[in-house]
Amino acid sequence: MAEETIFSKIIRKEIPSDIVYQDELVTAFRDINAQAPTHVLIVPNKIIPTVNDVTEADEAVLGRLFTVAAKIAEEEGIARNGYRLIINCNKDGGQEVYHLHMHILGGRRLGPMLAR
Ligand code: DGP
Repeated sequence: MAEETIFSKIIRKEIPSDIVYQDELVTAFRDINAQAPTHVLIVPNKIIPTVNDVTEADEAVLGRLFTVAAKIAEEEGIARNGYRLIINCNKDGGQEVYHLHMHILGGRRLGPMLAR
């Protein structure tokens, strides 16, 4: 069994967070350390620690991350101007929480993809 992180507690609503969407596969909530006017995390309800751990059995939930991202972007009013989706993996990717998640960032011009 993969180890739980703080995200499991958020998904089960055991600790407070600003949840913007939840269904049987994923939960989306605002990042506590927002880097843009819209910064939402979309998280599979089941624990998948990193992208390295995904399997074919996860394809439905991984697809759901994208359909929910598009829905949230529309609701947040950032779909037309655009936004960035990020999934960090492991140390070099800058991953801090080992429960796979997609960041949706938008609401301002984000600039170059990587810090120079
Ligand atoms: P990453 O570096 O890709 O693992 O991003 C983890 C993000 O999770 C980071 O931007 C901050 C956010 N985060 C960490 N702990 C919490 C929390 O308790 N609540 C919320 N809403 N966000 C959190």
